[in-house]
Parts: sequence; C-alpha cells; structure tokens
Amino acid sequence: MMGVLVMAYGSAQDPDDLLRYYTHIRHGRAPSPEQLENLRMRYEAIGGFSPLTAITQKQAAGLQEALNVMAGESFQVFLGLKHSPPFIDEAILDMARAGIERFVALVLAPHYSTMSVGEYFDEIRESLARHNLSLPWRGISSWYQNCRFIDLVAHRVLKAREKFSPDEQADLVTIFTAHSLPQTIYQKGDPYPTELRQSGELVAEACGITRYRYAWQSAGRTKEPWMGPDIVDTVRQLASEGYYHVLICPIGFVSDHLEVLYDLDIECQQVAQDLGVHMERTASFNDDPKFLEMLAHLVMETSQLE
Ligand code: FEC
Repeated sequence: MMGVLVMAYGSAQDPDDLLRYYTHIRHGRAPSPEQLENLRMRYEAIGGFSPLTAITQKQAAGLQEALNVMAGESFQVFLGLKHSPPFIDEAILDMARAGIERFVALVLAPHYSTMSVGEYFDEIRESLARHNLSLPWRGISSWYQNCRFIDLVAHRVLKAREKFSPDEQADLVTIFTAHSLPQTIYQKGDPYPTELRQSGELVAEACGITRYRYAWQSAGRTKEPWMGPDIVDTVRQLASEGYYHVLICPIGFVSDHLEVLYDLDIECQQVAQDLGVHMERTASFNDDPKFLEMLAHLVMETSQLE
C-alpha cells in the first residue's frame, strides 16, 4: 500500500484556539494583544471561524475516493496540517502504524517556495528523524504548470468573467494573486515569484485573455519588508489608470479561508467599492471532484516515478 500524505496550512479550531494558532504560525513567538485582537476581528468578520480545516478534510477524503476509483485500493491518504491538528508529525506516526512502506507527499499549494512547500517538507524530514523512521518518500514540489490544473483555473476565470457585461469584459483586468512572502526570498533565488508568473501566463493563454497582472496578498504583520505589489495597492493603481472592472484569481490558494474570505472578499472588496471598482473573484476549488481527480492523477503519476 502506498501512502499519500496530504498537507495544508490548518486553521484555528475555535476562538479559544486563536492564541495557540497564531503563536504556532509565528514559530513560537506569542503575538501582541493588539495582533491577537486583530486576528480575532478578522475571524469574526468571516463568521467566527475559518472553514479551512473542514475543507481540507473533505479534500483528503475526496482524493481518497478518486484514487480508489482510478487505482483500485492501492493508496491510503493521510492528512497532516502545518499549524493545527492533525499535525504532520501525527500523520507520519499514523502512516508508520498502518504499515505504510513509502509515500507521496502533496502540499495543497500549487507554487513552490522554501518558505511554504519547503517548510512542509522540512517538517516531514524532522518528524521521520525524531521517530527514527526510514520511510522512503517523494515530495511533489509544485504543480502550478500541470495542464489539468491550468484548465480548471482557466474554466474558473471564464466563468467569473460572465459576471461582467460584454462591454465590461472588454476592459476587464484579471489579477493573479498568491500569498506574499518576506522579500528575503528574492536574494535566495526562490522560484516562487517566477512560478506565479508562469501559472498566470498559462491560464491567460488558455482563456485567450491578454490584460492581466500579478499581485501578492495577505502579507504578514511583521517588521520585515514583504513582496509587492500588494493586491489592494494594485486595485488602487488600476483605478488610477482608468480600469474599473477587476477579476481577482487567487491562483496560489485552493480553498476558502481567512486570506480569501477576509483579505479579498471583505478588505479588498471594500477598497474597490470605495473607488467605484466592480471587483469579482474566481471561486475556490474546495472539494470540487474535478480538482480532486486532478490531484489523484498527480499522485499516481508521481508514485510511478523511479
Ligand atoms: O483560514 C485560516 O485560518 C488560515 C488562513 C491562512 C492561510 C495561509 C497561507 C499561507 N501563509 C504563508 C506564509 C505565512 C508567513 C507568515 C504568515 C502569517 C499568517 C498569519 C495568519 C495566517 N498566516 Fe499564512 N496563512 C493563513 C493565515 N503566513 C493568521 C498571522 C499574521 C497575519 O495575520 O497576517 C508570517 C509568520 C511569522 O510571523 O513569522 C511567512 C504561506 C501560505 C500559502 C501556502 C500554504 O497554504 O501553506 C506561504 C491559508
């Protein structure tokens, strides 16, 4: 039996879990009371909790079903989250207990950065070492170029364009976004910025659109400089250039969560409305069976590599 370790960010389980969650994200440094209050306010604005962990659980279950259909029962999916239970470490132990002899590691984020996917892989290595396990594994570093993924995103973009009239579509600007990271990744030659551009180009080509931009979103609240341009500044910039119809495609994310539901749908939408900009965003994949089938293909192809 081949194991599949599906990994994602994780979210706070309830309001009482916010301090633990935020401290974990900050590598053990507790947030200030103001920072915590700000996070609480954002969670409240999206209904009191984030749907992320529940969606990730559905994605893992759906991936298992898709693999069962496509490959018989030769894969067993395990879920490991970065910042909330079930943690990656627990999933590694579960795999060992289940007698898994090798596994494919898949992060539910399409683009690679040492500070995103790389950290999930570090966690696997540390966990295996901590428990003295020697399970061979193959990590899927990125899948932003996968043609099935590009087709699915393109479909989402074309669908969302229908929310604009034909006249509006004529000057509509699509903005591809991903989570910002500290600018130090530029010095390290990290592939993340290039991968965002390439995925946007591929989707634009598949949709036949030529007016598109890139922006970073959800920069952390730390003192160091984060990658820009920020999505909110980009919407302001577009309005100043006379573009009042904007479609945001958060191609760096595959689920609804705080960074989509608050940062885009509330914060950015408010700025857009104040500027008189009609802003829409593409729907997240969540547990769309077509998306999970795409992941199943990816896992199967990776498991067959020598
Ligand atoms: O819905 C939810 O509850 C979770 C939303 C959420 C997702 C997410 C994805 C990514 N992050 C990435 C990097 C960083 C770095 C820091 C950082 C900080 C935060 C904070 C919250 C938060 N992130 Fe996040 N991220 C989500 C939520 N993130 C909350 C706390 C600060 C704030 O509110 O702004 C900075 C850590 C530090 O301070 O040292 C770096 C990356 C991703 C996308 C890849 C992935 O999903 O793993 C990269 C979803």
